[in-house]
Amino acid sequence: MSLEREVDVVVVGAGFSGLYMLHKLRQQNLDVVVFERGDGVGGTWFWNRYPGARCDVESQDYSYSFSPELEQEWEWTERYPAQPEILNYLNHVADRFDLRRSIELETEVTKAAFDDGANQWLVTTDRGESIKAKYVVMATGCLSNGRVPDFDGMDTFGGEIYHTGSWPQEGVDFTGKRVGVIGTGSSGIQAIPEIAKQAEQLTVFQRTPGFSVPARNAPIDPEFLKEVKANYPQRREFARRSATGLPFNGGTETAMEATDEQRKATYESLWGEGGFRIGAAYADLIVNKDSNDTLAAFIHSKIDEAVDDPRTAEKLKPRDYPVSTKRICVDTDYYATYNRPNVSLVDVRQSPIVGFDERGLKTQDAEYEFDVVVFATGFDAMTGALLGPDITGANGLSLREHWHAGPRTYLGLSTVGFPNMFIVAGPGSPSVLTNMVSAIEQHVEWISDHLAHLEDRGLQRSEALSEAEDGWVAQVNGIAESTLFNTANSWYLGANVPGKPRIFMPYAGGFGAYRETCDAVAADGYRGFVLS
Ligand code: N01
Repeated sequence: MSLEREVDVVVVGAGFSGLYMLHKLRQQNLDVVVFERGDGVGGTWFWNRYPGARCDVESQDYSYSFSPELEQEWEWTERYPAQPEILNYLNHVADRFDLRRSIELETEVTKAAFDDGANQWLVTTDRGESIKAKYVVMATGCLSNGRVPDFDGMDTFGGEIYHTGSWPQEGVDFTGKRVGVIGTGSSGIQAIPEIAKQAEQLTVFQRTPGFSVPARNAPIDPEFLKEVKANYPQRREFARRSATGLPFNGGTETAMEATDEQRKATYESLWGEGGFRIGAAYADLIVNKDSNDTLAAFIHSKIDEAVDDPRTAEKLKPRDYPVSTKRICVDTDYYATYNRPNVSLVDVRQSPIVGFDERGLKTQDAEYEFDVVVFATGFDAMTGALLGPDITGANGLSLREHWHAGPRTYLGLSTVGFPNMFIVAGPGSPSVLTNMVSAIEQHVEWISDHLAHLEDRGLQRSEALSEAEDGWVAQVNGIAESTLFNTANSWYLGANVPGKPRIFMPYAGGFGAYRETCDAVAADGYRGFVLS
């Protein structure tokens, strides 16, 4: 089947980014179609339905700010929203703003090619359809391309296999089952305590322990929510200018300026509050290893307090990377889960997994039989979803070629040689280091203003300049080099994907500063872009 359609904009993805992008562009009277591979909207929150899936940003801040009516009418129920609640929220947004009529579900974009002469994209989907569009917006998410390692013999395993990032909609019943979980990042750390409550036996295979802090999740106090709603404009404005897209600032003092007692009191207080704010307790935690070590030692002491067996506690302590250089995990009863008689921990650094067979998996030292194996092994982050489709720009250059040594963007929004293509929360933008919803809103608004600028002036084409991209890439790398980020084998650096170029992908200079740069570029007639 080949239907030739033509629209103004193709948006790829119907998560937080795609939904808002659609709403904004429709308000500008552009004809927009959104392609979404899932059979529902929600993006990350559509796919990540594993038990315990919950956001680590508080509900009232992990929400759109563009509609005061939406802000007032939606009632969050818990301090940290669970996946079903966020998915309900996004479905409500889709209905409330009448978005569904422009969203085509179960449709994956497989190809996009720029026609240099016509200044137009030809987008192809897995339904065999081709559609012409003046602009393409990639709203494909930073963590949407799940990774399952390729262990020998996996296809011979007779039990069930799941990945946390593409969890079955009907759920999984672990009752009475022998379960293995591979991976102890944010997803594993959230899923493990929940699976442990159901499974007969749970074995966790850990390669690198995470630094995890308690969420202290609880029902939202209605009085607190009332106060938030009364002050939303100020709260949002603060977040828009802050380093993290959240309505608070980190500590301004350095950890080295504080005494041991002061540091302990600060860490205790933030540990008691719950959530990842402890990672920003002092201004120098992400730049000074000695300072960072004080927080690492504090978290190690908390692991000792929580875990009964000293050998297990020791295995759970991260020793080879600074706190926050891999994303801090936020959990509910993670460490205490190892005190349960049905849970055990295997260190696969000491005894690597050698492969699967029909009954389970083997490490160098032992064999394990399972009914279910859960891969909590993460994502090909930030670039995976962008390099999935075959994208070719002006002069037939492919995006895979342009990014062969790592992603290159101007402002994380645009890449040289790919005119009229924009990325929401792309590599080179603050995205995953901030409150994603704040980052997404800023990008969507910048892109829609940019398209309005082009349309108002009858311009056909917007393309980033090489020198602007080179300068931005150098700036993003330079900022990362001034921090401890490059010292960890994190997905921020692509280190979790064998063969992926090792480049620190997000912009670490702070969300507020980044917004100012983007605003200044726009005010300067879109400096660094050629508009024609
Ligand atoms: O993925 P990860 P994730 N053998 O890459 C291990 C967001 N998120 O899905 O560190 C054995 O962090 C791997 O080990 P190592 C959040 O931004 C947010 O958990 O590579 N183990 C690691 O332990 C987060 O950072 C929320 O040595 C293997 C784990 O699998 C991001 O998503 C909740 C392996 C993967 O951890 C990704 O989190 C969930 C192998 N071959 C996710 N390959 C919240 O909002 C990989 N591993 C709370």
